[in-house]
Amino acid sequence: MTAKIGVLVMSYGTPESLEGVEAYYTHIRRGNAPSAEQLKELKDRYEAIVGGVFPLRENTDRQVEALQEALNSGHSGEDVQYMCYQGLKHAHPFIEDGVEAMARDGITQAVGIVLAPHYSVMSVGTYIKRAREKAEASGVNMEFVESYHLHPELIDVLTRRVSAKLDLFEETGAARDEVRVLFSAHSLPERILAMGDPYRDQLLETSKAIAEQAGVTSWQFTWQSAGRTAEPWLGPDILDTLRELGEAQVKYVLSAPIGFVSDHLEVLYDLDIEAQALASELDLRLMRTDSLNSDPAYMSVLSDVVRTKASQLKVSQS
Ligand code: FEC
Repeated sequence: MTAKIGVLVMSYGTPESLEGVEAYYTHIRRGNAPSAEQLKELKDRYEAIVGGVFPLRENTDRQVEALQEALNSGHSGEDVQYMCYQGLKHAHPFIEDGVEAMARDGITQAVGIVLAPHYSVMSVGTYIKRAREKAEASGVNMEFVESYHLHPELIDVLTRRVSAKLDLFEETGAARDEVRVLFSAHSLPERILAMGDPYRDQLLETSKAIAEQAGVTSWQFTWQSAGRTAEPWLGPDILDTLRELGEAQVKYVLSAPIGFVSDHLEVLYDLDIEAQALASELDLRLMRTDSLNSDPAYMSVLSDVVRTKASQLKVSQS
């Protein structure tokens, strides 16, 4: 008898087409439609990125598929079949659709995980809240992975990403200790700090662990991609940090966006286009670490934390 465990794999979501950008943006803005100017500006950013207009969709599809494969292979002694469902925050299939699909397939026990390693009540917390509410209404018992920012295999794979680019700097004439490593993540409104939110500390812990393992002494953490709202967001922003580094005569910079796991707009536009353009203006040489996407090492991190959570479920054999 094999027990079935559902895995709700949650990710940010991206539009399916340029026509879908308005509805997507309106969803992000909690039902408030963007102005024509804001909409045009976002569409222009999507059109500018390399690797397809909406690469996040394909990347998330691959991650979900690869995770299901990783979960169902190579663990003898476990009489469990894992079934992965996608649940997106701002696009179809929404988080609620994923839970509904599980319930329709007769799944009563499930684990939820977000494709983002660091917890904030304003990021992972909102995914979990929506999934939990739908699961309760649908009769699915769910446990959630909240964060995995110090998982040893995650630190290993991110350290390898940083070292690979430091090697490349070295091959092209820069000494490793001349390169400033800039770890970054999506900014959030400053008010999360007053709420005792763990987001910033978790990001600093990941950065420190990678720097130690990679033997990097010249590093700092900076924010990126802050929202365009009136309230203050966590800073400094990467663009200001680059300006400061330019003034301090730093010549080589490695960007390591550890808060993201996929190639998408915030990496391919905000870093590869916007930050890169500023770096050239400032005469800085800027490289970026490769995204994890569906790297088997990342799939191994996810499957390990999902299995650990699944062991807390009361799974009946069917
Ligand atoms: O490639 C793509 O299509 C999607 C790229 C994308 C990712 C992403 C991740 C995070 N966000 C987080 C927080 C916020 C908050 C607001 C906000 C706004 C946007 C907008 C776009 C967008 N985000 Fe995003 N985010 C991505 C894309 N994000 C587009 C709207 C235009 C703009 O501001 O640029 C502000 C909402 C508001 O107006 O109130 C807050 C966080 C993450 C990382 C964790 C996660 O993946 O969930 C946190 C990818």
